[in-house]
Amino acid sequence: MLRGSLFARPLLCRVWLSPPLRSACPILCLSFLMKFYMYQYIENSGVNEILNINGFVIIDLVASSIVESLVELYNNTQEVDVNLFQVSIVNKEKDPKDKIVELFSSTLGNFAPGYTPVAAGFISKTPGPDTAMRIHQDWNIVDERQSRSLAFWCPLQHVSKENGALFVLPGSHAVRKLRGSNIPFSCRDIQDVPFDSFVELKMEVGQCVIYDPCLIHRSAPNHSKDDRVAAIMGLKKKSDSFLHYTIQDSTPADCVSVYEVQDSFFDDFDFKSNQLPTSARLLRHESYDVAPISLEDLSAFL
Ligand SMILES: O=C(O)CCC(=O)C(=O)O
Repeated sequence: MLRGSLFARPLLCRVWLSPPLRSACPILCLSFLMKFYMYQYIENSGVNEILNINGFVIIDLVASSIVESLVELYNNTQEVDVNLFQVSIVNKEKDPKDKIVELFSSTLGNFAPGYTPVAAGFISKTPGPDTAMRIHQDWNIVDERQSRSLAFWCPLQHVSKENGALFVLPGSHAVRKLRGSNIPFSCRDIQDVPFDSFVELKMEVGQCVIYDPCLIHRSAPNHSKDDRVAAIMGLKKKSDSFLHYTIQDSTPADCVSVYEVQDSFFDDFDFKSNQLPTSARLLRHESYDVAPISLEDLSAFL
């Protein structure tokens, strides 16, 4: 749950920001407000604070034996074409999801015991100029009015801008738009923002980045001579329903349809036709802000 109900905030802000208090203890006041507004992603308060402020955190989390097993799994299951940006979760024949989840289970259990993976796969880039990932936010998988999910990205080799590192706009997870299949792309008007406005996530083997899926991010093309591979997972709190936001033929104008979906959703969903699995259950139609993210929305983060 978001800490502090909307109802309680104005009163507390008035008390805490009254002039005598503000001049007496501005730092105390600020830190109180931060804690009050902070979302509880995970228990570790230091990491949680970084996630709240930046929308991402890089952690030394993954044992070298796990990275070695992931490399072996990747070599045994994935075939990558030249100059291709490939996401294994759309390759249903050789889906490594279960094995990736198994390999990360104790790491995840220690770091974020309240979470469960709903998607897992490899993202690989062979060397080539056309392997950049455009500026985007990841899909909603929970109701972000009440909760948050997390994305987990673990490179299997050192990454930097030469071989296709992630680049992020710290704090941009505050620009919350609804994201999902067939929903107009939230980042369509900000594709010209240059790489140097983003922060490069240089990472070593054994590190992973954990981020709020609403964080605006992209990745560089792979200019090295080797493949760049990362293992990824989408995580939701065990207590949250797994949701998919979409626009279908039956969705009313200026609304999105919200479906409750099964754990196997990303295995069953047809990404090309936008056809939902029959098990998806319509919960509601929700009106949404159709305006894409603008440069003005990003002014605080550039
Ligand atoms: O692996 C990459 O290059 C990009 C990954 C990404 O942007 C994502 O998983 O949303």
